[in-house]
Amino acid sequence: MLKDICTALIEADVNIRLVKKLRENVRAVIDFDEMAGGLNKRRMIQSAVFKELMKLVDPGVKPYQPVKGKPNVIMFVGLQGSGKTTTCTKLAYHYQKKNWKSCLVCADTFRAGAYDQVKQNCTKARIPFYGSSYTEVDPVVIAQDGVEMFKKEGFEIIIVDTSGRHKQEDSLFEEMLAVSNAVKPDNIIFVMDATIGQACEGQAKAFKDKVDVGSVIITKLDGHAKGGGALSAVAATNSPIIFIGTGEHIDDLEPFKTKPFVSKLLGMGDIEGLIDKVNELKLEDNEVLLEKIKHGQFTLRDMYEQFQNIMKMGPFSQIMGMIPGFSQDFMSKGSEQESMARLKRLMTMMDSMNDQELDSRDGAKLFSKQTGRIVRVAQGSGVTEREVKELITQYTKFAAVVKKMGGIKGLFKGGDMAKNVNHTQMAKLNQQMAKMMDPRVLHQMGGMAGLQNMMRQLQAGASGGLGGLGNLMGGFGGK
Ligand SMILES: Nc1nc2c(ncn2[C@@H]2O[C@H](COP(=O)(O)OP(=O)(O)OP(=O)(O)O)[C@@H](O)[C@H]2O)c(=O)[nH]1
Ligand SMILES: [Mg+2]
Repeated sequence: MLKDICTALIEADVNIRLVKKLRENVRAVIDFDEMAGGLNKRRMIQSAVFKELMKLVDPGVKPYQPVKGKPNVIMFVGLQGSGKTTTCTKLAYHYQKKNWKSCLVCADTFRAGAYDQVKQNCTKARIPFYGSSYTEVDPVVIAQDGVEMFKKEGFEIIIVDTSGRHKQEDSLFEEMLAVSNAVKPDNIIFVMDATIGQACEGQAKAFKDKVDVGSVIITKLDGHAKGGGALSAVAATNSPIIFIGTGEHIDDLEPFKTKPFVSKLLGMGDIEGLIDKVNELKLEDNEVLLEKIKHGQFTLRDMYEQFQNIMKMGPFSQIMGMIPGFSQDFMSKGSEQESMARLKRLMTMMDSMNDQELDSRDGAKLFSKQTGRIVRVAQGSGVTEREVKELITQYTKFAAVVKKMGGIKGLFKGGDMAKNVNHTQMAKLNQQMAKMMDPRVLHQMGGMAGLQNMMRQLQAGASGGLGGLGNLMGGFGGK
């Protein structure tokens, strides 16, 4: 088992030497001979590995805390394309939201377009910035002037973006050192791309050797990488990871949390996070709905409320990423944002419906019999009649599944779906679900096997079957 875990860790880009050390440490803390026969060895190994990994991401050093009311100069370093400029803006934005006076200095004169990138990012987020497109070519001068100016103007968070180079070239390090000497940063943040695999260690060491790295930010954790390289970065720089980058957008920056990170590294998912999310939903309030589903009823309002739940849960892929065995990238962020936007659009249409339509046991019939209703809803919500019709079609499909669910005897006995469904019933349900799914969405979910797995996981993890239903409907939003 230990061997399997170690293989998984190496696959997640954890440095081979670190894995070897971890293995020895785990062996040392567990005395297999003395272990009582009845003890669950698997669990003990797992928890020992978990503890070791937690130790590895914790350098035992407190991260730099900016001080209010004085200038805090934060310099970013990292290889080309690691995500420095993007992360600089994200961090400035993060502090700005918390009412710190934040700004950005672009000390990258190496790459053409670097200044324009900063300008564009900052303008969008209304972050004051300093830099020069052509007149000044010395990054040290720009950095010094910019920091000077912002200090005078009373800025609290002054972020200095530096240039990256393709490899760990000497010229990059000289420039970095010169900028650092000129602006005397309070904190140097090393930005590392999670997708570079085993190269992390060498890279982190090279940077730490030259400048006094104080914190680490790992970027691109929204992709395939599990981020095992982060452990090397911590070991090599002896600095804590403070944030992780989870996307290209300005708010795709999350404070680093040890436990969820380690869980994901081990492929265990973020169960705690998932439970928190599900609890936030207050599914017990859904008893009325459960009762209705038992009887095969599902109104437009029920659908509306389920959509609301999905929106409350937040991004669909974020939820999926928390479920063990599901990678976070199972649905790309772009298509997910589209899904959310579509869901919102559907809800806007339903906002234009009246109570009679929303609460009718057969809402679809109302609309098909009196087509004037379609015209009214379309006008009320500013969409085409075709879109309203599509919404009704989608609803009809849902209602049909609910009817099937209600028809399966014993499915809801005692209200707990997980306990009462047998294999055949489950298979039947899954088939129903699959038939209704958009093939592309189904594919993204890992096909039938993925769907079944998800149903099972959700039933086991969330309370009752409703969490599962709600989540499946998230998939429909993407249609
Ligand atoms: N998916 C994803 N993309 C990211 C993330 N952070 C940065 N990127 C992308 O990575 C690319 C490079 O990012 P930059 O911020 O320009 O990198 P840089 O380190 O400033 O690059 P140089 O200035 O050339 O050294 C851009 O396309 C970013 O959108 C992240 O957390 N997730
Ligand atoms: Mg840059």
